[in-house]
Amino acid sequence: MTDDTSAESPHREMAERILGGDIRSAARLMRLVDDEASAATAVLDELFAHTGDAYIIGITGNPGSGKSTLVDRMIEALRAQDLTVGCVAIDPTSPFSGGAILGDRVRMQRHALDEGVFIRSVATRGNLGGLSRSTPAFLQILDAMGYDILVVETVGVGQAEVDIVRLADTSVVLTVPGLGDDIQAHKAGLLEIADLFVINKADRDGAPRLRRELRSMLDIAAQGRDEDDWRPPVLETVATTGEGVERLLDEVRAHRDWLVEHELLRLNDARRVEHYVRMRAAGRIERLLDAGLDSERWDEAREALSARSFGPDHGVDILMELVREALS
Ligand SMILES: Nc1nc2c(ncn2[C@@H]2O[C@H](COP(=O)(O)OP(=O)(O)OP(=O)(O)O)[C@@H](O)[C@H]2O)c(=O)[nH]1
Ligand SMILES: [Mg+2]
Repeated sequence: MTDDTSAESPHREMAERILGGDIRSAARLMRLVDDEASAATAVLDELFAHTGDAYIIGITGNPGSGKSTLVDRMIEALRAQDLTVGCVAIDPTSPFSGGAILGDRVRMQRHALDEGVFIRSVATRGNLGGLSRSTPAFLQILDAMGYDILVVETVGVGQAEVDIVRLADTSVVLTVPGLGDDIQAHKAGLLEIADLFVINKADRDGAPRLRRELRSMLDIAAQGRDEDDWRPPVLETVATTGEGVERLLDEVRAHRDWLVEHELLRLNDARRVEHYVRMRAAGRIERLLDAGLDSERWDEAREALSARSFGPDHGVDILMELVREALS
């Protein structure tokens, strides 16, 4: 038994099983990612060469706007086209009001026995930093498993979540009628990231008005842009009945065709990979900083700082010096 292979093979074995579509191994790796276990990165690196093929759809919108219900319908329609679907549903609600996760499970339960569907809910307990770390890894795992379409569901509130949606190939922004004026600013911010607007709960009053509002905001935003630019369509759905879902998927396909035509699909992938590397680099730097703060030299610096013997910027210099030493 040589040390080298025995150290590597558990990672490789796990990777092989995941590449073979083993759902239990994938779920185990996701737990390792959640725990930020170092074993996870070794397996993820094994998987990396097998990623880059899935098409990623991001869905964002206010809490309760019907994202999960819509995703469930999308899964149903995609499966009817013989496409396999991996889904990551991010739920940033606190553990005290954790009904939504259960809701997701119940809603999407009917796909649980379908081998062509993998659904993973992520409870973040408000920890969006953690969320932005694990979601790209989850997407890579599902991508390596060979799912054709990946769907990320996230409440459009924080920057970390917006980033995730921005990293999708097609970003869908959900709105619903009757939320009042306070969402105007919110909508303006979402204009930037939306490739498709969906007015869900179109069975409610106010859908035509919201549609007109969004259209005019989009028209203003489109002024001065290229003829050739993608113009986000505004669609209406009733997720509870599935109305409008086929049309939504048609528009996702149209957007995909546009990306292909403009050679942007590769660029999206390159940006995702870069984002992923940056995130891992940030993790590594944080660990270096923590190690620096855990040193004897820093014990002295901490005392000196607390006595106001020098300023915080000099403290930074010392910490950087410790990081440099650790790197050399
Ligand atoms: N009337 C109507 N109700 C809907 C529609 N779509 C979803 N709902 C209902 O809206 C509620 C919230 O739906 P979810 O799919 O859980 O919404 P969500 O955006 O995933 O919610 P969070 O993940 O908690 O932010 C549920 O009771 C759905 O049945 C729709 O098109 N019309
Ligand atoms: Mg949901």
